[in-house]
Amino acid sequence: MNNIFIGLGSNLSDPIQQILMAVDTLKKIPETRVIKRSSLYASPPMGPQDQPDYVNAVVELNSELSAHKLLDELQTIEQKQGRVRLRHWGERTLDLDILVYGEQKIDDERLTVPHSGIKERAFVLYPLAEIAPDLIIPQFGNIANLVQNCSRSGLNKINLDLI
Ligand code: A4P
Ligand code: MG
Repeated sequence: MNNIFIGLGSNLSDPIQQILMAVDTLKKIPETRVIKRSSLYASPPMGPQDQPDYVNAVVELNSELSAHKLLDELQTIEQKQGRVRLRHWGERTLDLDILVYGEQKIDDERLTVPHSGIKERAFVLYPLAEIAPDLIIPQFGNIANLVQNCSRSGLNKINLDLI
């Protein structure tokens, strides 16, 4: 059984609902269980600034699937939620990234794990630290140190009770 963390992001077509729907769909992946979901966070866009703010979250999974099989499942969910590739770092209805896959280090044409952007991205580090405060990320180290070295850069927790 592998302990896995998935980053979710959306900034089109009702992003909060996109994220909540994606978490429900993650529960249906074979040989996989959703263990935890972080709060949802609003964050200004990284990359092109002429796009809406994002909603981001992180989910912990346990799965028997290989990383590549899991990526197939994630990409199917992205497609079902109407993902269209417009531009690099551009707007999207749903982005699902494998952030951490157990102790594994993967670097091939389809996958880089741990995800290469983790260290600079407040919208990944803060939700990850919320659900896994003791996590040690292969190659990058202790989550608490990573958070300390990354400013929140406009990241705000969303209170779902007010929506
Ligand atoms: N791929 C490689 N490693 C992985 C991995 N660990 N998990 C490959 C998932 N996929 C991985 O992905 C392109 C390819 O990456 C996939 O086919 C897979 O084989 P994509 O999501 O279609 O690519 P992209 O949008 O061109 O680029 P990239 O670098 O993946 O974008 P990111 O890193 O996903 O960033 N601002 C805020 N505030 N919040 C966000 O969530 N997201 C992005 C997109 C930009 N700005 C953002 C946010
Ligand atoms: Mg992606």
